[in-house]
Amino acid sequence: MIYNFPKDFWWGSASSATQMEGAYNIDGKEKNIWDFWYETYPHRFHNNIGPKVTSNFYYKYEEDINLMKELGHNSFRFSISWSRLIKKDGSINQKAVDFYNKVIDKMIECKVEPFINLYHFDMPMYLQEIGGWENREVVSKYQEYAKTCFSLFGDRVKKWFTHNEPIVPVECGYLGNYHYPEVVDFKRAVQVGYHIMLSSALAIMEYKNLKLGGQIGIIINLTPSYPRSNSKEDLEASNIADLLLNRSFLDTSVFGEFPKELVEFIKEQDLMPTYTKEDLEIIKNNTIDLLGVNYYQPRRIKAKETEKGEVLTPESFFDFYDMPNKKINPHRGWEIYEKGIYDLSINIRDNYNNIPFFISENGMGVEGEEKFKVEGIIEDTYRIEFIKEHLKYLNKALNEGCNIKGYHLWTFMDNWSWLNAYKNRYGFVEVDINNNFIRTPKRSAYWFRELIKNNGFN
Ligand code: BGP
Repeated sequence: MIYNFPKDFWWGSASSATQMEGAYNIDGKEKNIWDFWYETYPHRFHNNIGPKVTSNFYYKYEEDINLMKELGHNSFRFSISWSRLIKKDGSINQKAVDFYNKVIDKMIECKVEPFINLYHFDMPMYLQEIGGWENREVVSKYQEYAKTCFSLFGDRVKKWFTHNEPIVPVECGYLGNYHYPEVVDFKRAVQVGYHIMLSSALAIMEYKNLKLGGQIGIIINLTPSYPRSNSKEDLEASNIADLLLNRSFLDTSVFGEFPKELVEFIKEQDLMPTYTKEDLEIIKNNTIDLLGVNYYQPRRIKAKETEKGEVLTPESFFDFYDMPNKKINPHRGWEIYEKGIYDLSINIRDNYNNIPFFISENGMGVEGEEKFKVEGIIEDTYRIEFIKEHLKYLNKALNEGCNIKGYHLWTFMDNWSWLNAYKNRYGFVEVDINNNFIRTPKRSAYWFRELIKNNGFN
């Protein structure tokens, strides 16, 4: 069977500033929360490795973009580092403008379309010091920052995203103690989530006002929730997980309103954030043109069986279900469930006005990948298999009328991960961090090049 994709399908990959740029304190870059956290608590990071150098893209961007071209990619998503672009005193860092201009121009020259995301977990430290997303003033700072980016780069960049996985700073920073500022407080988390959502709408408003003719959207990690069984309790638990972790941002971004059920839940739990009617109008009037969907693994849920615990969190309302016999990526421990990509596509078709979307991240992290090296090349047949099986389901969804525009792998070249440093490698391209950051394409990179050339595969 041949799997063909529509003409002009976006093929490429994604990354983020903190995970690939390096040069963490060079040319006037301010600290972000990661730089600060690493400086203060290095033991929180895998093998004590922080985001100082990552993939060294700041110095190697020309080589990397040439390689994207050589490997046939037609698009690449990256993020702008807010703490590189805007100085603590609010002025624009010209060296950062020069850097991003060079990156964008090089990409356009190589026919790799730049997709730019404005926020990928990396709050400038000077804004975290005044409360980060908890503070309404930071929302206004983000709005200004977004407008600055559109004005500086919007003449050439036509795909913009306000946030990557907006639930993650909420979940990891204010509920789960995984990211700085290590707060565990549901009410504060709701305020953070609300402000992030508002900031997204404000950025969309600024973008539309400038009439630059491109598209703007948001990237959401739409991890579908699957209940353990059809019992009332399991279904209810799965519904709450979906409501809090998916629909909170998805429905609001697409329809301009927080789901009624979510608002009721938040009220019942006495977690309502501070908000204004004007904010809600802004959210209502500034919805997305385009959706990016990150999909790695399903979320399997069962009714709460363990103790609720003293501190209220989303997991007070459901438990994660460890399904027997699930297919596992043994190198990362995550479940592999290819059909999830089809299910989420059908959900967008049927329940979200068939809004245009693309897979903005999908990928397979592998620990100790060097062991698969044969004659200098990592033979990542497992990754080829992973991509293929997901693309088959994406193809099925396309054939059933889903409005899917592209597929980006996480990630182009091996990069630094928030909590796992370089442990799990995801790239099409190997980066030898011990040897001058030499880039070497893996087998999957060549396979993907063929796929792009044929716009499909057998
Ligand atoms: C996504 C993030 C990425 C990336 C990826 C892989 O959720 O958007 O930034 O890190 O996950 O996850 P990890 O690095 O934890 O293996």
